[in-house]
Amino acid sequence: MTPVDAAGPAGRAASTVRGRHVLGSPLAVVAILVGIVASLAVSVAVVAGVASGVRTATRRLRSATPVAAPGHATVTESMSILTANPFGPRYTHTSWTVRAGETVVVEITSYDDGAAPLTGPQTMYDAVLGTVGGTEVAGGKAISSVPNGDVSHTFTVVGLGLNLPIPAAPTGKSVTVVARFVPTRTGTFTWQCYAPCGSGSNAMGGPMSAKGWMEGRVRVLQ
Ligand SMILES: [Cu+2]
Repeated sequence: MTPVDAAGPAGRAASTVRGRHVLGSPLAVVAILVGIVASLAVSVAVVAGVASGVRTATRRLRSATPVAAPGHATVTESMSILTANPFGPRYTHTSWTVRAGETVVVEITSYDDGAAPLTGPQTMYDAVLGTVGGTEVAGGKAISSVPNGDVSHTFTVVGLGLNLPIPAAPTGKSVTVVARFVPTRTGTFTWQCYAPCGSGSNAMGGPMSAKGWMEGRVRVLQ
């Protein structure tokens, strides 16, 4: 009896242990499965979180582009030269503000198909000056000057050394001039058109003397 009794509790214990073990095995598997599912869920959440973070960062970058730090941004200033008024041509968007060190894309679309050749010392403004690469793209072609007889207007900022001659548009059409420049000085600079595109005997009346038609301001901030 004694050996049996002695073996009894031991056997029960063993059986219990085995039972626990047998019983514990599916629990362990379930626990492992739950663990795997949980860690997968965490991984998915982390990946989704990272992706969402990337998207947010990209959105921030895109929305920040127009006002990004100097030296890294590219901004576009679009102007038009309209002729749809009885008094002659005029520029739109005549005052703009940029930052020193950023690349400014100046895009000027002229609807003026009449030429106003430069005269006297202003004849030098038939050349493109102060742009990236020393050129402008006019009607899709990169050029470094406009034949003086074809000049219709200029966009000239003496204080920034920038000059864009605007050729006359094809009859009844428009021409777009695009150039890039990087302002390096801060301050408020006057730009003006040097082509005698106004009225009167010296062609300096009308649009040329109307404030804000053929002249304006470029503010360059730090
Ligand atoms: Cu003009």
